Amino acid sequence: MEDYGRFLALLVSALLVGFLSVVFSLVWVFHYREGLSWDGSPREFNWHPVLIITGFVFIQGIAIIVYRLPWTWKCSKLLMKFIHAGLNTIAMILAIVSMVAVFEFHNAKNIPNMYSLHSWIGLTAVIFYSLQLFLGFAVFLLPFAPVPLRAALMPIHVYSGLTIFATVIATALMGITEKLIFSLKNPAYSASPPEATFVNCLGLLLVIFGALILWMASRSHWKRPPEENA
Ligand code: ASC
Repeated sequence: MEDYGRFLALLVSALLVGFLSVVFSLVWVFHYREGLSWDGSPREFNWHPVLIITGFVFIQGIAIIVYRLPWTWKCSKLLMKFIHAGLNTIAMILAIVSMVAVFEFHNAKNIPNMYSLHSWIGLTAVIFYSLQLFLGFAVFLLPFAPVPLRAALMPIHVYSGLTIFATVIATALMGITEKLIFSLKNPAYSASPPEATFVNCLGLLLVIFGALILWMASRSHWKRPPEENA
């Protein structure tokens, strides 16, 4: 591979920024909020940012770039497909559990569901992500689809995957903003208390993580060579 060092530097940066985002989400809920539990309280809601950032952002990001890791090019393509599908399945389950946490919290507190733009786009992303996973499994993992169909659907699979990933990050930023406006009252968000600044930084980390993953995924010279174990 040409510029292996550059790829490695980007990969390590993405892993660090992604891991730091997960740590920031935990510091947010444990240090600034009330922590985690599953009892209809705001602590149940807190699973939402933690599971979304861990699963729907970090794990999905890794799932997108697993085919780019040069030391896996000697592994069978089928094994890599299982890893790609497995990571995406874990991300989907965490995203669904994180939505259940919000619905249960809302219902326990009589807060309306599904009125915000964050909720509309977020639910749409989870539905399309699940469809993408199901279709990807049926077409690229199971041995039934003919090669011309695989070839025709691959650019669409790549395009929708990257679009869903970018949408998830945008949706997370909307959710973070909403939550800060709702929950920071005294002092308000507009007074820039430490929690506001800290969580704004979490939003910046998510954008940087997304930018790094999309860069690695869109460099054609970092693609797995098709001739090896294709
Ligand atoms: C697959 C696979 C590929 C593509 C290719 C069509 O299932 O392993 O490399 O589809 O066959 O683009």
